[in-house]
Amino acid sequence: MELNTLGFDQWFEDRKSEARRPDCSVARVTAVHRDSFLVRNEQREIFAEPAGGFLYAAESSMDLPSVGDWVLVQYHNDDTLAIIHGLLPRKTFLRRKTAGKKVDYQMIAANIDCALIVQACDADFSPRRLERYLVMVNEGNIEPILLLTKTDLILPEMLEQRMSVARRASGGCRILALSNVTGFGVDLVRQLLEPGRTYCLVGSSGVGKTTLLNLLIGGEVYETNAVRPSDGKGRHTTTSRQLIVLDHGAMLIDTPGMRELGNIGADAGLEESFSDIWSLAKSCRFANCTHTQEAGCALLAAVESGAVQKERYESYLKLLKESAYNEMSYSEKRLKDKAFGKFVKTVTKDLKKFTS
Ligand SMILES: Nc1nc2c(ncn2[C@@H]2O[C@H](COP(=O)(O)OP(=O)(O)OP(=O)(O)O)[C@@H](O)[C@H]2O)c(=O)[nH]1
Ligand SMILES: [Mg+2]
Ligand SMILES: [Zn+2]
Repeated sequence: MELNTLGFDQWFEDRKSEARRPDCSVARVTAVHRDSFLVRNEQREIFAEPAGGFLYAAESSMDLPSVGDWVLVQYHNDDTLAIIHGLLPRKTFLRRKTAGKKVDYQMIAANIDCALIVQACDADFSPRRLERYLVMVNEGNIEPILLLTKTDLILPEMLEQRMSVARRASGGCRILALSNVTGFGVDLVRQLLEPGRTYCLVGSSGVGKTTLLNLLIGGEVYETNAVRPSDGKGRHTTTSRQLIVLDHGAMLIDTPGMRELGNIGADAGLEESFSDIWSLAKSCRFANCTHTQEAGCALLAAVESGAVQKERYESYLKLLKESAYNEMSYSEKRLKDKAFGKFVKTVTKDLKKFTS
């Protein structure tokens, strides 16, 4: 197997040269555990640990390897252990704001070409949640595809209706409906996965991400679990993220279901996910229109005429509010952290000068 079949292209080749570590090879992170990793190279998967210096240099959890990342490694113990010395820049990434008041991000996966946003057709289906996922995916510069699972649980007319609601909320992204139980639509998903590309399954717990993965690899390799009958919610069966190379060469990352997306903290993704609203807003009379009460607001007029759905408009305003707030406090926080980190390093260096 060549590294390029794992997605290593000229872009990463250039980043590897820029890193100026000819003493290191590159490998791709396929699984992340508490403080160890699995990485994959041309030959196989190898257990990996971060070097102390690499950990020390990390300023936040975003600087640590995530599944899908390309890392600089050296092999030890007859190539049974890899030590991670560096992380190549990410071409794309999926990240979410962590729960709680503190503005911080958690990496979901890196270097993803396409995100498979999974929603079930039954109670899980929610166009508003879909919009949140789309903003996250677009912000990371990743192509979104929507998979609607569990079609076996609803009537065909209901599916038609779900599809059109999803189409409106997703603004032209590809949508596939499937059932992991009857197998309907699963072949279409298989055909869509291209060799050398990396796909990531995201969506709430219990929607059938792992069940689909098992169907695609043709065996019950990963654990799945029944949904709690009381509230139809899944129980977070998948607990770690892993990258799997399918037989025909596409790569698929399974992730644990997300309880909620919380504040998205993304600005960039909004423009793409709400391109209809975004272009409308350009023709509002005032450049700083808040689209809530101003005269000459093109968006309010569109809601009035029914050209834009009221729910979609409200969802847009809500996400807009979250994003501006988050971006601001996040960069402020980063600045502060960076300055503090430098301060600590300088002090440590000075201390060493004194004591040596
Ligand atoms: N009726 C029906 N049930 C399905 C379908 N797909 C999955 N299930 C069932 O839904 C339950 C949850 O499936 P999982 O594949 O574990 O869900 P998941 O998205 O991986 O959940 P987490 O790992 O917790 O994020 C299992 O009992 C599956 O058998 C489907 O298409 N139709
Ligand atoms: Mg799962
Ligand atoms: Zn306006």
